[in-house]
Amino acid sequence: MNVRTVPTTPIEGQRPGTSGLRKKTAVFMEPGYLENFVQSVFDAVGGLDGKSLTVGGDGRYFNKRAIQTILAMAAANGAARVLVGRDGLLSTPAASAVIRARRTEGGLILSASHNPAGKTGDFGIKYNIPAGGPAPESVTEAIYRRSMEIDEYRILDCEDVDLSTVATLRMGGMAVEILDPVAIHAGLMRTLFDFDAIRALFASGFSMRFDAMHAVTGPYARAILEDELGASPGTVVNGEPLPDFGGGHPDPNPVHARGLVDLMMSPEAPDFAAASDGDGDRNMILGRGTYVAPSDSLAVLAANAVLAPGYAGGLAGIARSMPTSRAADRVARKLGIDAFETPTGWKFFGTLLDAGLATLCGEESAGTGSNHVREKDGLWAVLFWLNILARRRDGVKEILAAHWAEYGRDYYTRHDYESVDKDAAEALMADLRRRIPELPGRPAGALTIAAADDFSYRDPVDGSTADAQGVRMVFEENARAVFRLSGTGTDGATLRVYLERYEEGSGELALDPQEVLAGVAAAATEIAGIHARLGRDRPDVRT
Ligand code: G16
Repeated sequence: MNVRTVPTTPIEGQRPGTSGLRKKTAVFMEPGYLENFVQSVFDAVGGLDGKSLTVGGDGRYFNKRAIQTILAMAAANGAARVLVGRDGLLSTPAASAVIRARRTEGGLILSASHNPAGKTGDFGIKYNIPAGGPAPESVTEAIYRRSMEIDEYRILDCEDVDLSTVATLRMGGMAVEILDPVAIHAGLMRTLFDFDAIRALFASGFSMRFDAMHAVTGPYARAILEDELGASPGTVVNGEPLPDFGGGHPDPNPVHARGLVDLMMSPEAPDFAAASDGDGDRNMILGRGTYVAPSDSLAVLAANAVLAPGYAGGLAGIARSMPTSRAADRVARKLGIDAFETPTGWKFFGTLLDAGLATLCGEESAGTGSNHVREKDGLWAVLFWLNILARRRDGVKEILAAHWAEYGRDYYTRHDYESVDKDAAEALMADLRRRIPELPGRPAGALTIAAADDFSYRDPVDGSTADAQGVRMVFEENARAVFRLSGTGTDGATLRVYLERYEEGSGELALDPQEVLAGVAAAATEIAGIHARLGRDRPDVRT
């Protein structure tokens, strides 16, 4: 087999965003696009000679083809071994678990998360470091710099490898170990949660629906929930991973998982429901007649963590991204542990987890996870909730109501203005930033701005810094608005406006968040001039 050295030239725009490099699938399929980026990763991490790597993806269109290219390039770059999920599948948390359990020199995860897939959809790739988490910015910047100077890549001329069965094959001098994509992750879940209690819960007639949205989590959810824990057959719906996710948008939120939310608000609702996203790291939690906001989910998991065997010894700390509501901070305060506020992006939790400062992490964008891996983990969150339900023998609605009564409620919503003009969105943010000094004391709608800043972060472990992470406005009326541009979209820009208002435990706790937050939304819209600047009179998505 022949190693080919292919001359190439740098391709603009290969700078990873919030979570790796995400582009239209057609862009990734352009000649040399994937190859340039993959070679840049290999070069930026000091080459692959004699090393091992984990590779897998969410099964979206181009996943299988891209994996064959990556394998041939890894072989040509001297890798000793690549671990790859059967059929090229590995959920993002499972890939993190494999990297850690098998101690590979990191991994390549192929996914554009919840973004739609297919020829006209999105594709993505990211490098995770040996600790199992997304590469920090120092590494992604090194990859980007390399992509701007690359002049050749190496690839083995060889036949495709058959990835359909668990086996160890050879590709040139490299071993290709095809793994059951579920086993290592499922093994980890068994060590964290009270499977006997959950099994007893299902045996008592507890009913559940899990919507895998035709994305990667189907096989994981079937194996764990139905085969192992005894949930009735059919609990997992849309469980077959499809290259185009069945034409859907596998983002587990009330907009894109509307059907599941409608079911849970109807008389036919089962006791519990959940959904996960394209690559299995996000989650949505629902009870009968109840949607659990991701920020609340983090707080409830933290407050009840000791009910799960893996966390029975207590938590070291809780970390949340800045735009996530402050509900988890209230739990941390009560538990007497540290609360950390990081920029958006799971990669910012890595150092805190590695240093043992935080045990649980979470984000408003439907991500929750812990120190068991270095990614957020959809099914982990679902199992954690099941563990709590099994031990408390109470419904989701009751658990949430009791939580709010104890801690108060952080009413929360996120309004997204999607695919807006990039220049207009950047001008809106620049203008907000410029006006920060004059905002405190200024009225906004019916509210008054108490403080405003542009969030900067200094990592308490390695001292690295990240500036311009979002404009925060705190209002005198126990409310907050945050503005930032998404770093994961592939079409124009997406403005995210995060809105919250705190209500004491003795106040009205069961109101509709959109109604409670209408005044905060109006104030935020007015102060940023959203309608005039973006030409939009309403958000596309309200989570
Ligand atoms: C990624 C990141 C998350 C982030 C989310 C949204 O998630 O891992 O940390 O909260 O994107 O980011 P943005 O607001 O910049 O679009 P995922 O699930 O898309 O990989």
